[in-house]
Amino acid sequence: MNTSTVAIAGNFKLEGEIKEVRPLGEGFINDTFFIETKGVAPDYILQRKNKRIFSPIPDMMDNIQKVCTHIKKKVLAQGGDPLREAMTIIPATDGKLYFLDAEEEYWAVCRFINDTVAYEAADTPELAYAGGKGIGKFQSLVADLKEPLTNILPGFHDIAYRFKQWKEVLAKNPVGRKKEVAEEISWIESRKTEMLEFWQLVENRTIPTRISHNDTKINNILFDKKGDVLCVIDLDTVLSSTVLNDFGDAMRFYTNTGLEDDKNTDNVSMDMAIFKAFSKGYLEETISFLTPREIEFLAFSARYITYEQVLRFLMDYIDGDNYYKIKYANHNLVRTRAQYRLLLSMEAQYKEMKEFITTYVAGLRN
Ligand code: GN1
Ligand code: MG
Repeated sequence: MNTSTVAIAGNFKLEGEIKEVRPLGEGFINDTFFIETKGVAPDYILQRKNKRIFSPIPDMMDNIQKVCTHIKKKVLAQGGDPLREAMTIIPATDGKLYFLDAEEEYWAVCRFINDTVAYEAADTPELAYAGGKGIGKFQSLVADLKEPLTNILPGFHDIAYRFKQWKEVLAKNPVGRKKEVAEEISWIESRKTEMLEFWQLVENRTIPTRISHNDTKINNILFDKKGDVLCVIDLDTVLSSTVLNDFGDAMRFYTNTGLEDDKNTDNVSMDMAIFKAFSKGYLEETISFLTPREIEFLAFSARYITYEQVLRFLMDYIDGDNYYKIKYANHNLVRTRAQYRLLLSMEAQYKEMKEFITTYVAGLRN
């Protein structure tokens, strides 16, 4: 047993006695551990939060707490179980929502929700439909949360901000990789204008600002054993931005027939059946509050977020791999190429994506 994580866990208000603390999952950003307790006490999730990315962490934890408290109230009012249908943050023994260790690293704990199922991929339209409902429901639960959230990730899905970083990284070219990725750079440059035009609509509030999750991979949703969505987790990136980020990022993740880092890009394409199924579930939950402009740009948001991910992986590769954890030397380049293949597939199917949304929305409204 890893004594240091056990000692860290000891600084939180846990019920029961710790049996074991073991590493969990494969996040690119935080380090995650499972705290197993003895007997009937709940188990917990312990995370070292990445302060180089989320800053400041105490504000991030406040954001998460605001969202969780709001969702719990609503779940309770609807007769649900707030301990299962919302995340529960466990404070440290001093009452703070985090523990700062001797190396100035931040740790946080939440309650583990048992008897749930998490998926690594949306293999069937049924699952994608349920996932769409889950994200839609999350957005509708927080749609009336009026308390402001602190922006702990400035410029996260803001492509104008990303282009500033991009320019700096290209100018610096710190590890000399620029010359080997001339083609990949041209993928970014050739699409700049349309991406900036879209973000301009967010900036000037043509597309409204709302609370969004910003990391809507399917493994951030817990399903119950019947296959229904129980709870959306991993709230580190909750921000006031556009809900289109969530739709777009989900489509980037759910519809991919290959892996995010597939070495064989022929495996990668956008699965239209998954796109349609997710969109149905999502729209059924959100139609009551989405504006016509948001609906108009849903299909585009899939291209936008996928493009942004190509840019972020490529930028990190050129920068010498400082942001994403990598497993081998050119991992970020492999990711870049695989995500670009997905982008091409979305571009090829864009017309059908748009038409589907329009038709489905018209049907829901009738
Ligand atoms: C990161 O750590 P993880 O896997 O939840 C990243 C997302 C990317 C994703 C790519 C804060 O999320 O934005 O889309 O990797 N999170 C942050 O898989 O940068
Ligand atoms: Mg995450």
